[in-house]
Amino acid sequence: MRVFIAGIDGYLGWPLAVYLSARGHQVAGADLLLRREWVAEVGGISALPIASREQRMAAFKEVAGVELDFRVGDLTDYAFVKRFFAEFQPEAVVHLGQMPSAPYSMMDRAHCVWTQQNNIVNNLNLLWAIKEAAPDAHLIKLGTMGEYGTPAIDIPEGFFDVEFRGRKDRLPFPRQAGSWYHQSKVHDSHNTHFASKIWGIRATDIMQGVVFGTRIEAMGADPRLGTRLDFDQCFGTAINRFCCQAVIGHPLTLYGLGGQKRGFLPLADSMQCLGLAIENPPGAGEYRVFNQFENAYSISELACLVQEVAASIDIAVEIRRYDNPRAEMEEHYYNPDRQHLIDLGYQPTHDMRSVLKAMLLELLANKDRIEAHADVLIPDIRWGGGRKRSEVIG
Ligand code: USQ
Repeated sequence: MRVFIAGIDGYLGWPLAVYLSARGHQVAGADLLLRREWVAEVGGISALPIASREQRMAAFKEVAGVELDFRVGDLTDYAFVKRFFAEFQPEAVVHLGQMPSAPYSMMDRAHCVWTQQNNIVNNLNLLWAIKEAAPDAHLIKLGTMGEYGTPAIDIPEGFFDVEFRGRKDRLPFPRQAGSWYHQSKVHDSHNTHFASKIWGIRATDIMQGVVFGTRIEAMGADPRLGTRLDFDQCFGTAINRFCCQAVIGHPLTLYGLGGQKRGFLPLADSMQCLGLAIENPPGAGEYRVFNQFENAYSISELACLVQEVAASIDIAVEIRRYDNPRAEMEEHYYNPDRQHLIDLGYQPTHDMRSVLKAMLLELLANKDRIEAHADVLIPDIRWGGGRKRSEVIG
């Protein structure tokens, strides 16, 4: 299948190119290489060294034996996107090309507005380019479990049955996001659903949990095929940050009580799920929603898990509570469904402990890079506005 990856240079985009190519798909993609700039802007660096675009393309040719059509371009530039689609004629379009950080979007007005403009406009451009240049293509759009927020009831996969004043309907489940970034994803979901309805676009909206890990089998031993791993307060997620903190002897930074719950998924299984969605497209005009995660944990359970796995390789880890820079519930109910991918044949291949262990060992070999940028480990971006470094509270 011809698969276009928007955001092919990113944490997920690059491994997906490697994964799909190994499965025999023809891959092309675009990226403005902004992730590299954002991470530098907030003082961070990828904990694992990553290859340049040119090195990645050369490795792809040597390993997969094919020229990868990886263009540097802006997805908010419609002429660029439409031209690419007209030439490549994608059968599937995977949209991973967005600004993915909640704290980055909460920094100030400029970052909030830029995030929403970039994410909403580029998603609209992909929808229009499918309509005008590749109408049969299937859009696999990366949404997030965070779109649902934390309601006190179970979370279905996108839609639920409602009875109100004696009448019944099947309606989109409410979205109550917790950051300007997550809000941008809510708007994208609504726009994608609408485009599917009016133009007959086939779409899969993936509500993905937090992905962790660094390796997939198809990367083999070639370091140029590896992906990035961030640990700064914006682009490092709690789980990846905890692993980086563990290997340099920095206490794990638990915000507040750590009672927030999330669904987690190893990188290799995220690739498997995206592959299943691509290889099993919905019918024309169908908009379907997949909740994509494996295990749900609270952040404090997660910190204990990292501590336990680190102890198994003789790394002693301390957990500390910091005042929470975010506005979020200390504790909440969390019970999302995750049946659609299982129905398509999804089977977890990696258990969390073994992935954490492999990640810790890989990071240990790169601890100098983390130590040199340890300043970015303490958060200072406040949901209420302004900057103030969090302090230890327990
Ligand atoms: N947290 C800590 N300590 C840290 C970092 C975070 O306790 O050092 C807490 C946060 O307060 C929050 C939770 O951990 O309650 C998760 O934060 P996170 O930064 O790991 O993840 P989040 O902001 O939810 O966003 C991440 C990705 C985003 C994706 C989302 C999936 O950055 O792109 O959409 O995970 S989900 O969380 O399911 O919405």
